[in-house]
Amino acid sequence: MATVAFTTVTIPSCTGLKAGVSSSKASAIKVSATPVASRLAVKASLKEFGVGVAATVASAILASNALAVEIKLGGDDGSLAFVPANIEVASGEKLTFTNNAGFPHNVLFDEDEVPSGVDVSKISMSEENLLNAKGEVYEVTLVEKGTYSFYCAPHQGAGMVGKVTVK
Ligand SMILES: [Cu+2]
Repeated sequence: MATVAFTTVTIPSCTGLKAGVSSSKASAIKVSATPVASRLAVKASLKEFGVGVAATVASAILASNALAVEIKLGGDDGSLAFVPANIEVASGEKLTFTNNAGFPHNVLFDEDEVPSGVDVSKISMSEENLLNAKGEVYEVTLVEKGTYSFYCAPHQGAGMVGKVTVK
């Protein structure tokens, strides 16, 4: 009885010990794994946060660009041109034409090259109105989607023309 009891007690206790060791190892791994995992999770969330911040900054830059696109009237080299001459904007984005060099300039939209239904007199300067001093601005916001051609009346013949696509 006692022997049987000893044997039956020993084997399971051995197995129990092994099981206990391996389970304590397993639990030790689990214990150390948990903080690592949570640290990784924190790192990951920080990374995501960092990406989120970067994305926010990028969209803020885009948004500030979106608020006003500046076009120089006359290149820095004195060229009679809109700089840039080809612009792409979002609907409702403001265009700021800034008198830069080679003035006087103005900004007139071509009635034959604007989206249908757009009244060019509402988006153009008057033909007699000229920007005569550096830094003077003409601002216009286009809403209707499509392609608009514009020109400077005094310098149209010299090639001072431009195009804006509203998307
Ligand atoms: Cu001009």
